[in-house]
Formats: sequence, C-alpha cells, structure tokens
Amino acid sequence: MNSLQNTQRRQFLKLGTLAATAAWLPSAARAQDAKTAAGTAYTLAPLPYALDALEPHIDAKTMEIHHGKHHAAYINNLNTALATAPALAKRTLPELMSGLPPVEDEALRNTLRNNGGGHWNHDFFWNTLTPADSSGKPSDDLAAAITAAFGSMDTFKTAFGEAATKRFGSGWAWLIRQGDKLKITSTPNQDNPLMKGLVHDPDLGTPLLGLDVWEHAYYLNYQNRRPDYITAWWNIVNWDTVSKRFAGK
Ligand code: MN3
Repeated sequence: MNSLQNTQRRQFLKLGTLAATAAWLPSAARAQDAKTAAGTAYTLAPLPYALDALEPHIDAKTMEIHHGKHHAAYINNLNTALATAPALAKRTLPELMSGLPPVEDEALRNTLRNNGGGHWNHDFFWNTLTPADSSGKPSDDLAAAITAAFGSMDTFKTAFGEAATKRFGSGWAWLIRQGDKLKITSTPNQDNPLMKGLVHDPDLGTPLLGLDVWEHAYYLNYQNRRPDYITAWWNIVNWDTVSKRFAGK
C-alpha cells in the first residue's frame, strides 16, 4: 500500500462515515496502523499498562500468557491466512469481519473468523481495562443511558454478569449500542457484534464494553470460579474509555 492510499485510509477512518460504528475506530485505526507500519502483517501492540497493573483482579502471569501467547497466536494465524489471500489482506479488520460470509473457502473463512475476531476482541479488551485506582465511572450521558435501559447501574452489572456467566464454554459478553439503545449480548468463541451474516448471527451493534470469559482469561487465579472473575473485573473497567466509545469518540 502506498502512502497516498495510507492517507486515504486514515482519512476514511477519521471521517467515520458510518456514525454507528465510530466507537471502534480508535482501536481499529491502531490495528490498521500497526499492519501498514509493518508492511504486510498485523503486529501485537504492547499493553497500555504493566503486566501486574491489574492485580489483584487479574494476575501478571495470566496477563503475560493471555497477551503474549494467546493474543499473539491469533495475530500469527491471521497473518498466515491473509498471506494466502491478498485481496482480503487489503481490508481493515472490521471490514474483514463484517465481510466473512462471501468468503467461499470454508477453512479460510473459519480461520479469519476465529483469528480476526481473536485479534480485534483482545485489542478491544486490553483497551477496556485500567488499574483499579483509575477505573473511574461512566460519564453522565452513559450513566443515564444505562439507567434508562436497565433500571440502575447495579441491575446492569447483574444482567451483564449473568450473560457472562451463562455463556457456555468459551466466548464473550458485550454491552452494545444499537442506535440509541443499549443492549447486553454474548457471543461464542471469538465472534463479536461486528460480524454480519454468519450462520449463527450475533446481535449486531457497536461494542462499548466486552468481557473475555474464555478460561484462559481467568483460570490460573480463579479456576472454575468464573463469577468471581466477573465480579473482580468490574474494578478494572476503564469507564473513561467506555464513555468515549458511547459518545462516538
Ligand atoms: Mn482471550
């Protein structure tokens, strides 16, 4: 990709012609920059905090393996797959995920679904977290929307926790925005609310908050106690970031 195309791509991302998807643009733009900066491949961005910064809620060893091994593996697998599909490699990650069904090669489609989703979801997840002493609180606008949709912050957390607890096996719980409405949903494996037209279509919308409930996210510290991990996780949610996503920034 030449520099003009890069500039055009960035301008497109900045313009955010799809207002409803603006919330993922900062993260997606970073992922795209990481890719073009490296020439042909996505790269693993450093965590925006130290490995032990989320303790005691998420321990350093879990973060080291989760980021350095699991997330890195999704990126490696994604790059390997895209090396065989030059036309698909030109897409941004959100474009790739929302355009999966027309990919005829089933093995390639599944690899892109699992590993493209794996890369995007984890990039989103790391940037949703912050040390407990800087967790903050939702903006007034987001707090009002949560109250309008779920009754109160406490009932929202209970409902979100239930979605995360009941997700059978591996997957994610999400707070998404559909137009002006907030909704809680969950997806299996590495699917996410940006993936349109799958056989098992997820609830589509703009992700504001996502929680990884794969065992690799919590098993070292919490073993089978997924609800304890979910309860602890609320202490390290970066509400400033979530509020900016809600505001479309
Ligand atoms: Mn994970």
